[in-house]
Amino acid sequence: MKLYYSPGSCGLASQIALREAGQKFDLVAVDFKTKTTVEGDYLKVTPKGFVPALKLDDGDLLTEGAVILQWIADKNQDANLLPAFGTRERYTALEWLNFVASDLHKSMAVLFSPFVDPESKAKFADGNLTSKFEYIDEHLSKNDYVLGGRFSVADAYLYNVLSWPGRVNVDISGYASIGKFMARMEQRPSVQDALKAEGLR
Ligand SMILES: N[C@@H](CCC(=O)N[C@@H](CS)C(=O)NCC(=O)O)C(=O)O
Repeated sequence: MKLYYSPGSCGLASQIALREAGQKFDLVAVDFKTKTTVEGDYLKVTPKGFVPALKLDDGDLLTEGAVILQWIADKNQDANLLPAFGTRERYTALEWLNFVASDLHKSMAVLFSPFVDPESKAKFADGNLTSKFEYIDEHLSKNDYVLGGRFSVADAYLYNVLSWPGRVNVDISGYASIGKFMARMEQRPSVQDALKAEGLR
């Protein structure tokens, strides 16, 4: 199995999940500017040109981070990375995965865009992101993890995206519960090993 990634980008969550599941995998770095890897043209791997992408041992390719996370959880049920099929808790986890993917991740992506000027980025962060950080901080003030007391792949994705604000000059240090969540996540060997593998520690 091969995980296509770029250091610090949204493939980190998939890597954390693979490590939590005890899966063996290789990492292949993608250069966003040239859309190449050591193997050659990344657009031949996926015409979307995005990471993460997970190449399975049979050659099949999975894309879309939130879906890759569900696949890892479902294929490694002993690792308990998502609640059981059909339970209400499962849908709470999926709500969070969708919220992180469609609202948080894609809003944060605006701040990395070369097509948006710095002033608009600052306004956007204030107007769009503040309420999301408040919502997450309030939730984490009552829950150690997204689902309460237990870790799930939703935490991996939330941690991944919440590690970005400092890189785009958005200060989230005032959100104490987010800060505690980030520190709690960084106690996990899967997170430490994933950060190390991406050259981030
Ligand atoms: N819909 C995709 C989006 C993934 C995505 O936005 N990936 C970014 C990195 S976080 C990317 O590959 N960007 C490539 C580029 O900007 O050239 C998903 O949820 O997995």
